Amino acid sequence: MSYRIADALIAEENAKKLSAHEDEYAALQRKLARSGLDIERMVGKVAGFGVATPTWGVGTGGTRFARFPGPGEPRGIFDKLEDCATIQQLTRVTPACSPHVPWDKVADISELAEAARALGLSFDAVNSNTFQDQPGQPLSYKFGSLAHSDRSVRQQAVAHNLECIEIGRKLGSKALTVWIADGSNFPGQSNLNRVFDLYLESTAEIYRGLPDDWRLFLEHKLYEPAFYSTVIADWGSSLMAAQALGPRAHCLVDLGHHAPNVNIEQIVARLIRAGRLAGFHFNDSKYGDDDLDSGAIDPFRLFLVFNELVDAEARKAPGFAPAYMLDQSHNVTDPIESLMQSAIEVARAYAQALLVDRAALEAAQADNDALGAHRLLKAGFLTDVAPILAEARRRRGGALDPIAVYRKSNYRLRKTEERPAVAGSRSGIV
Ligand code: LRH
Ligand code: MN
Repeated sequence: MSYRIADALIAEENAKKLSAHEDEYAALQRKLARSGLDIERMVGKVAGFGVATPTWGVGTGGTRFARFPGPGEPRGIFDKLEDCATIQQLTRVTPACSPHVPWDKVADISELAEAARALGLSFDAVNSNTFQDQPGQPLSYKFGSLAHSDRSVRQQAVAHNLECIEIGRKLGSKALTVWIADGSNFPGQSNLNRVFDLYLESTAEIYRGLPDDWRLFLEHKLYEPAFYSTVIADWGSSLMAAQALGPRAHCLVDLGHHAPNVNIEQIVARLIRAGRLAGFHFNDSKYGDDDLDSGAIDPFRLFLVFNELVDAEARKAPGFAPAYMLDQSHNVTDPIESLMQSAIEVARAYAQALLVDRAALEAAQADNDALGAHRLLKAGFLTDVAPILAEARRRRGGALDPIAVYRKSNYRLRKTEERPAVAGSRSGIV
């Protein structure tokens, strides 16, 4: 029987921290009440909030230079599900995980569905992979996949995506995320128009293979691994493709897939207005697609993104149903700790955005009171919502301090005993 953290340990540790927590909660309750805000309503909203963990994120990540696996690494998807369940057990904000095929492919998919059900987990969007060649794969994706010049390679990539839909259907997913690495490294290497047409032609076949209640998430990325042009490089290309494909095609925003200093919250506002916001791959970055922990570098940017999301939620924007997922690479931390902290940072940005007095903000904007409007918005970001987040966790059986309980449980040490180290480290993101 593999080790699971006992709920009794969570209760025991919560009991030690309860009076301090109740103190801070009462103080925040009084503070919010002075602005006419009901803390109980906030806790209710946050308790209903969820962000999916990436199955590929619970193993130690790496770069093209090296990957330094940590102790007790997950050996495969069943170990990964255990770790995702531990993140949910302690934070109560990650009820689903997002699988990646073929990294998570097993012979009997129903066994996987059963294992997740037993751990209290569901599956969010399934991710396809035509950015690597698999052992025994007939045709290489070296020069692209859905936009490859050779029709048989495009067909191979389409078939893979249709297989991902089949696997996702058995897991209970309701969406397929398609990110392709297709692009070029030299001006002239590819015809920038033709590759987009080929992408549309291939993706239309995938779109036709979607079950009626599914959505297709198109993920744009500025560069890497292609370093001159990328077929779906930005939100404009993604939106053009989604609108060409059909009403169930949407644009997924990975925060790390933009040039530095791009106003991502405005891109989010535009995609919401178009009714085509698929959702997010949350992470943080300073330079490129660094896949760092959400909120670790620029928590204000994350808050500004959630300000657009809460605004859309408040005005019931048509077609607004974003999927929230993390997509990170944990190269120097315990991935479970990083994912717990990141999920909490995403929930924090949501809670802070809920505190913004939108009526007063609208009035200040109408009056061109620039600083007044900015201060009203910033007031949400500057409020310490930690007691709300902790109370939402506590009421759902989670830990007031997830990382403290995780460390106290020696979960990683126990997994190191259970999971013999996988010999030899290699470079690469996973
Ligand atoms: C591409 C990406 C994509 C995943 C991969 C693991 O950079 O963000 O979402 O498939 O990372
Ligand atoms: Mn991503």
